[in-house]
Amino acid sequence: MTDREFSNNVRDPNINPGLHMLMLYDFGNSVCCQKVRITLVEKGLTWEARRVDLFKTEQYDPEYLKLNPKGVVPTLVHDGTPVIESTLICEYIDETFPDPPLMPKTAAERARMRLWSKFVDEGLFDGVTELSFSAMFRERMKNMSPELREKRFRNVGDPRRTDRFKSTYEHGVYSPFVLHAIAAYERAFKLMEPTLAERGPWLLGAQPTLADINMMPFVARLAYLGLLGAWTANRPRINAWWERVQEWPSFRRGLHDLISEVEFAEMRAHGPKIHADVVKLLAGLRAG
Ligand SMILES: N[C@@H](CCC(=O)N[C@@H](CS)C(=O)NCC(=O)O)C(=O)O
Repeated sequence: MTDREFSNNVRDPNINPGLHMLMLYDFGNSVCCQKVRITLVEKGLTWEARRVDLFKTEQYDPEYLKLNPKGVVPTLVHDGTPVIESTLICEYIDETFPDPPLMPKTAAERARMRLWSKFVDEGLFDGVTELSFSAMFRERMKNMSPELREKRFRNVGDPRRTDRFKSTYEHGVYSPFVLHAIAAYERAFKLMEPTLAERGPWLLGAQPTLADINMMPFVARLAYLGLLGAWTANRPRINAWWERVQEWPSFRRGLHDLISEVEFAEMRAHGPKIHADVVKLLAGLRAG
């Protein structure tokens, strides 16, 4: 956990005005960390990264639990103060470092923006975990020692998550939680397509906001697993948004460029294995 992935210029006043010390506890291909990194990059901030290896259960290290009692990443520590929950961290960054603004000026528009963070926090986050797990991490867990696997299942203080993990580990794509995941994506995409038609090119209009940043890692993961088309075959605006996202420098630097070739290869190899089942389950859901 104390590994320093990179540490550069965090106290250079030209980079972090006001000598802010930012430390991000994160883990490579974690969607919640990706949201925060994109936000930091868009703000032109640099930070010190501390790696918390989830596969070595470093998130349960007592020292880390003092910062983040939920035992999850990310945690941002700003001048000694820990901030947890990626949605809250992104808003915190925007309020603390206002340029360029990533939240709209009016309360009504901010409420619209937060609708997208709610999609993420009330379905897509669990959803992306289930889909990634059933396609990919399940394979990895099969190769773990039984002791490490049990430790991984224990999941500090949240038996609900343990049940989800175990169900998906045992039943793969036929876990009921994977169906919940497919439904959560369908609900979000069903609103995203007309929203982009009405307001595009970004979710709230001309400029990207935290609404877009919130959605980016969740769409990216589906795309990298080769599953996005299952939902977007007839949703051209979401596909155009995804094309635009991939060209956006902060997405590239905060997400794409930090995924290793091994991780890309793993997603490419495992995602397609569940594609046919996902299509079938989604068709069943749409048919009611
Ligand atoms: N709602 C939290 C969720 C954080 C979360 O669950 N992060 C995952 C990685 S994306 C994690 O740390 N999992 C720990 C584990 O799998 O034990 C947030 O948005 O920050």
